[in-house]
Amino acid sequence: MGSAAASPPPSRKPTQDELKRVAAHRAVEFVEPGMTLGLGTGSTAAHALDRLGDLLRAGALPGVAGVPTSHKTEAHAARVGIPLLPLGGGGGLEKIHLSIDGADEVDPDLNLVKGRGGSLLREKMIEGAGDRFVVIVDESKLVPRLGCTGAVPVEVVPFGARHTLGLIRKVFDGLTGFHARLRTVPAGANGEDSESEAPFVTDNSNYILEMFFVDGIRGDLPDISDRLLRITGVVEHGMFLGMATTVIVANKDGTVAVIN
Ligand code: ABF
Repeated sequence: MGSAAASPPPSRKPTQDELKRVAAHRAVEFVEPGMTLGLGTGSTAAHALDRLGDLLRAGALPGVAGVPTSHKTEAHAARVGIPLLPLGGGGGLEKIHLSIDGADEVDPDLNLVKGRGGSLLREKMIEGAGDRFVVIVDESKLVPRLGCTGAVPVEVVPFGARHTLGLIRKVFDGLTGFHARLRTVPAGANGEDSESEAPFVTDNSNYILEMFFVDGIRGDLPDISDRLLRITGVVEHGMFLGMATTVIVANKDGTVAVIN
């Protein structure tokens, strides 16, 4: 199970997608026969799904099954032949040995921003429930502070979402440059017959609020996490603090760092 097949020709710099694939293939080397896996969402995790599918079809990973973190991943895993465990009807998450997923940002303490793809709730449930959580990124995802490169998402119940947005703004009252908004999608993207933008709807039928910080979050992350989670209407946020057990970083110079 090497990652040689994933390497670009030595004559040119790897593309970002090639780096994602390198990190993903390296993570799949941790998978052993019989494991139950948390299957991540996003373009990096998609490479891991493809690799797992190849190995399963080759008979190299008997007994491996997965728990998908999104509907999209569920469809992808089914397509490449990864057996899936049913979680509907209250099925348990207690037997996950290893989860593999991408991230939007990784800070020096291996805290993460995740969920810009909209799947943060199931990702946090599944990846938090397993024995090991391997994060796969290209080096562009490494940041000095969370919130440096874009939105920190918060999943909220649709009822009163604008009110919840106001309560989130209050948590950061007076913080220079902070702003927050409801994530929307272009007209028709949810399949509805509308001419105006509509709220983005998660797999759990919730909305996403997006928080933006100038130069990232400088405060006490666990405290900020607690304050957000205490807001009635907030379901979960996209800061994954202390959850990653391993981060695999594919660098542009061709090296791969495995950080534990
Ligand atoms: C998921 O995919 C998310 O938590 C994160 O938002 C995103 C990373 O995207 P990509 O791998 O496409 O860069 O893991």
